[in-house]
Amino acid sequence: MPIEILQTAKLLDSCEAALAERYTVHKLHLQADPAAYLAEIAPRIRAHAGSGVKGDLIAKLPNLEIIAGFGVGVDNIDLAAAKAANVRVTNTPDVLNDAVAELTIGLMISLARRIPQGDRFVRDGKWLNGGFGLFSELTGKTVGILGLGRIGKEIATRAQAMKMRVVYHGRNRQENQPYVYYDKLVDMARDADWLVLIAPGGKGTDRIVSREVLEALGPKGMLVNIARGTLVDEPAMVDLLVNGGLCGAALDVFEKEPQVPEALFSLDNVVLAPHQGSATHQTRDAMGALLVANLEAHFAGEPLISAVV
Ligand code: 8YV
Repeated sequence: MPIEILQTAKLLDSCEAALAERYTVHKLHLQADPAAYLAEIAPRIRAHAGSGVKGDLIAKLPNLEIIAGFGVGVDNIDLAAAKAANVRVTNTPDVLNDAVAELTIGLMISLARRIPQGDRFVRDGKWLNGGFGLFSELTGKTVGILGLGRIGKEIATRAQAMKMRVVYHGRNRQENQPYVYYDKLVDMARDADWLVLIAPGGKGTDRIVSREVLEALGPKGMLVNIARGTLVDEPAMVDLLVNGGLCGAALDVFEKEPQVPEALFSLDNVVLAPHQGSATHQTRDAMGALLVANLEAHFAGEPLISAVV
């Protein structure tokens, strides 16, 4: 009997090909009448491939055994519902650490030196009328990292290569880390030149970067969000960027992607990216391979490679 699995959104081509080789894949998002289709196949579905799984979908799949997420973040999978229904959940950690850390440093340099703005300046022919201006650099600055996890540590290593001083905040001090720990985010924000967000999304971190934290970072402070838009009080952030309460921001993630607050579009002290932290061929292929490997391990009765639940 072939193993039947469910997909509810498009996945990477290489990942879809690997799934199709191994399983009977039902693609709900391609059906004319998804509800009717689901009602018919639901009892046969043993796995869901991909993230974005709500509790009501889990409730409709009586024989679901595993949700194999695509991405390290699991904030868009209802973990409580999965646990209650005895459904395992996996994610794709580690394989994306380098790509996300690279983009973080890239965004920081882009913001400090206004690289995208400089590119536009040249293309628009404005250089012919005078120089572009002077901006800031990373060297010698303090970067406060919110979330010194697997990706946070890769960012820290690279920030040191930029001759920055690294400090961090998280739920706990990590004994074996060489960086100064702040037990209050607002204190770290006050002392840092740069605040880099790389903590998980979800209820525990919702708007953890409040107006108070942003004001502590202050008019000379730079914010970098490479984690989740939900971490930040976005309206407060926009307000402070517009009014000079923050020096600048480099943002790869937003509260309601792909919607981006329009007020940011006209600001020169902002660098924007379309949630592309892990978006390289190398990394996305590795994420897809890990998703498939987790499913294979599960159906072979072996320990999961990266289990969340
Ligand atoms: C996305 C990410 O998963 O891993 C994460 O948590 O945010 C990204 O890698 C990716 O955009 C998948 O669509």
